[in-house]
Amino acid sequence: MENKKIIFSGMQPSGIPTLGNYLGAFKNWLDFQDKYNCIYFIADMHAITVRQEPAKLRKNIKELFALYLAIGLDLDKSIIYVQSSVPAHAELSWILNCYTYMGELSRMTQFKDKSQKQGNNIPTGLFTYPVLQASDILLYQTDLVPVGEDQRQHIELVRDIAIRFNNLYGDIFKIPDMYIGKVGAKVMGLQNPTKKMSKSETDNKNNTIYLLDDLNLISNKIKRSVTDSDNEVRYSEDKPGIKNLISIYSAITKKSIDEIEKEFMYSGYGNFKSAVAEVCVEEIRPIQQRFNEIIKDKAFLEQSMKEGYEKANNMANKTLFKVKRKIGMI
Ligand code: AQP
Repeated sequence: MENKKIIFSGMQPSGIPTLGNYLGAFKNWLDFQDKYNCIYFIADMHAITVRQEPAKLRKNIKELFALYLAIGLDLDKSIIYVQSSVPAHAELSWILNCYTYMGELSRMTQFKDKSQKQGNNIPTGLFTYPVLQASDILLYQTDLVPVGEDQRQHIELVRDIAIRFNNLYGDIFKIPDMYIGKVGAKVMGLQNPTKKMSKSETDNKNNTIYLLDDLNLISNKIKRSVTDSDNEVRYSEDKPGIKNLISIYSAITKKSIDEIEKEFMYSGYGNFKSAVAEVCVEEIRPIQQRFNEIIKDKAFLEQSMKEGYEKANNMANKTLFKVKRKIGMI
């Protein structure tokens, strides 16, 4: 690997990625490829913190891998792999569980949110998943982790665990920083624009644009999106639907909010929605074309996953073996 900073990120195969995943994560990942050594993983071990249907999970993992390539991630520039194929994640996670406190995990607001949806039987994995996340990041001596604000608390925990471990055993882990830079657009639901668009939410399919949706369907979903009644294309907190569409349009076209407001000042919602639909469709069309080619080529996909696994496994084992030796394991 060249002497550049290591950036590490991933996505859960908990559904088909959405326009939100694309504008909020994928697009940035592409930009990172020339500046950093990038490691992108498929977080299948995280996905099982909530129940997954096995056949669907398997399909989602393959499709997500193919999508990583279809959006333009390059196997020569980035290490791309499936988390569960590298055993070091589970091993380090167990070890770091023994260096993390109940109190620390209990304070994680995401656990409080997610566990509420689980009724009386809350999987322990949901509680300890920040430790798995720490292991993911620390195994690769990561410098930078690009995550949303909602993950800040977890990254701080990763740093605390790493510092605690290093204080006991020497400089084993690089202390990672949260990547602070241009943040991708946060895309909200098309039917409920006060809540973010999520790939695992399947109750109202019109709320979400999946990257593998039929292109006509994508266009229709945007045209049918919920807005308000004043017909003025203006970016404002009290117009969440239009604000969301403006953000999407801006993220794709790179035009500023001001420019967009001027461009559509007299056009009304109908024309604006058509314009948003068109840029979305044209952005997604080539991705789908590449995806369809890649997903058909089973041998290539398998070989690519194997290559990713080998590279990631080598790197991860170096850190894991150091850790095991330091704590007294043979
Ligand atoms: N609506 C969104 N707008 C912008 N960015 C988004 N991301 C997710 N939704 C939006 C970003 O995509 C990456 C995916 O992270 P993840 O798969 O670990 O899970 P998540 O953040 O919980 O995303 P989802 O799609 O909502 O998944 P589910 O439904 O399984 O919970 C992250 O970088 C995230 O910021």
